[in-house]
Amino acid sequence: MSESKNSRNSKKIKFRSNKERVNYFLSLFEKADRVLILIWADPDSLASALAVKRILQKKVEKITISNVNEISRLNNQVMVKSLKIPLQKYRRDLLEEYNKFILVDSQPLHREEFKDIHFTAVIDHHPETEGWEADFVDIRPEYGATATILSEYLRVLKIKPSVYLATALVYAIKTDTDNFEKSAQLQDVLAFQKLYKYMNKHLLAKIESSDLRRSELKYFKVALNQLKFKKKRVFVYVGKVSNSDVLVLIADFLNKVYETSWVFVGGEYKKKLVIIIRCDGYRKDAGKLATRVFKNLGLAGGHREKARAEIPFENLEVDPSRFSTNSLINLFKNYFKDTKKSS
Ligand SMILES: [Mn+2]
Repeated sequence: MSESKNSRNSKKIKFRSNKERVNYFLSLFEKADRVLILIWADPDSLASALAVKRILQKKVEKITISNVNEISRLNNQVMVKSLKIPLQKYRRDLLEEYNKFILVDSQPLHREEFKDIHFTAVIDHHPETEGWEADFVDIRPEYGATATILSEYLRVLKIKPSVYLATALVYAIKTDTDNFEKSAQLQDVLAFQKLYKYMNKHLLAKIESSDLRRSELKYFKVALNQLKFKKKRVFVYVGKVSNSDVLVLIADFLNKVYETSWVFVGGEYKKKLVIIIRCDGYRKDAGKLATRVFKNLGLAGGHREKARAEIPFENLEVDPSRFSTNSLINLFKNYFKDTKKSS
């Protein structure tokens, strides 16, 4: 697709500094280039793409950010809207309108859509994968967010981020590091600190607090009406939901109740039984529980405090319309009978 003069695998190039690295990145682009940034849209990829767009804006003829996935999470929709992130939904024929391609917060083999594109640059923080090449590769798995890498590029280039860009980058770093509770490095903290003075905290609060649509409040009502306690375990099946994020919110809410040690929230989404599990993780392991109970029925897994299972209803031999909170309790009957001590 793109004819690069430089066919070396840039993984072999050693840069002595960020400045050298960023200058090399810039040297790969020319005034006449039409650049497409591809993303699997989430806060980190959106913010990183916006930063790349800012960096290359006046150096190329055209630069567009294209999201491969549909953006369904409300916080992400609010982020795009309130930070005015220009997006073009991905279509295969879009590739013909551009001559250079950049991938951020992902790698070419991560998604079917990226596989046969020759990328000029790949910038990411996921563990490095093999079997692909790009002219410029900057992968730092030790970083909490790709947004941190791009914040360093901005600093090297002495670009002062706009309020929107700074807010996007801060939100990305906070999201990917779980508010610095998970996998955050010194670099993430430094980037956050440097960006903080440029961002708007009210805009950030607006994005962060937009978890729920008014139309989804009814599921909370159902949950509070139907929940059942079994000792310190709370179970509730809320029926068909318009998106599975609302189940996570209900589970997180019930997990705040002092008298609960385990939370199980189920719902029907796209013909699947989605179960969100929460516990405090103290001598408990939600991820292990989920894999043990559901490994033969569908997708299941998670961490000590949080887990999720997605089971096609056809694997359960139950009609979704007859599934209830009691059916949910029954799914765990054997597990809790065998491990009485773990309650
Ligand atoms: Mn990321």
